[in-house]
Amino acid sequence: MLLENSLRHAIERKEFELYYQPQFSAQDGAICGAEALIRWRHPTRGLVTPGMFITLAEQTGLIVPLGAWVLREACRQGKAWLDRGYQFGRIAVNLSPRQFSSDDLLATIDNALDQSGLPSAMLELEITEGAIMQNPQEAVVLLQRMRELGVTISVDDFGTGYSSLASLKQYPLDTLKIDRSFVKGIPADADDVAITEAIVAIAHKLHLKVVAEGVESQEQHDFLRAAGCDMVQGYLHSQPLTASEIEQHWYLGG
Ligand code: G
Ligand code: G
Ligand code: MN
Ligand code: NA
Repeated sequence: MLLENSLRHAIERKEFELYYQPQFSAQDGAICGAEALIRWRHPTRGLVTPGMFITLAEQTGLIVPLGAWVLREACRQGKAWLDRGYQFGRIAVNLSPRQFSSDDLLATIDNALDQSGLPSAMLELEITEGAIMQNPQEAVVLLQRMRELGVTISVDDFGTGYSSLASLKQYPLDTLKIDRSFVKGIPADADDVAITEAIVAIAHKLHLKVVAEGVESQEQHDFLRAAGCDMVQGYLHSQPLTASEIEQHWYLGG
């Protein structure tokens, strides 16, 4: 209850902040995107990670205004980087299942793009298989509408849900993000290796790109690169960083 009340006021009190975790081309190492990850700078609890409050925000519906703030802020930051000449590819924003089923999602995305001036092709929206499977038929239409706005769509935590690989082709998707639970076992676990190779193969057949998330070791990276993964994201390459840290990173890295 206490947390719920302070969550309710945290937006107006400007206590949220976005961190950004860069994504790199597995083949040549170039930066090709950054995933926005919310953090709550709580006045007494310190930095609160989303694991502590996203579920509560989902349950209370606060995720809808909070998610709208994330979209606005990520688009604003993306446009500011673009104007300063940073080549960062796309900004990826997570959408929770509740946001995905909210009536004003399209208007919220459209407004965030409009207000910021960020080109829509530079915004990527991450949804989970679960959000799609809540209402598979409506999801097709909604994803098509999102695509018409010009944004790209990735499926987060891929492989952990119940969507069959075959059902994927009816959705207008751009990217699959292999869940880090599979990446974790690479290259020692034969099942994780097989699952990863299967995801890459089917994704490429369907003309989708593949991101491996949670890449923590050079062995994982080398395997994923050889397996044909397009992009990598994880602690090996970079933790989620504040906007100013990531600027420093780009400045140093060229
Ligand atoms: O950043 P961290 O690894 O602690 O994130 C934990 C979880 O919170 C992840 O599942 C991530 O997708 C989710 N998350 C982070 N930022 C956002 C956000 O802005 N919106 C939503 N809906 N989920 C987020
Ligand atoms: O569910 P989603 O993929 O959006 O979750 C992203 C979360 O994963 C972020 O909270 C981020 O902090 C975390 N994360 C990013 N890279 C790594 C990694 O290499 N290892 C682990 N364990 N977590 C990571
Ligand atoms: Mn994500
Ligand atoms: Na994920």
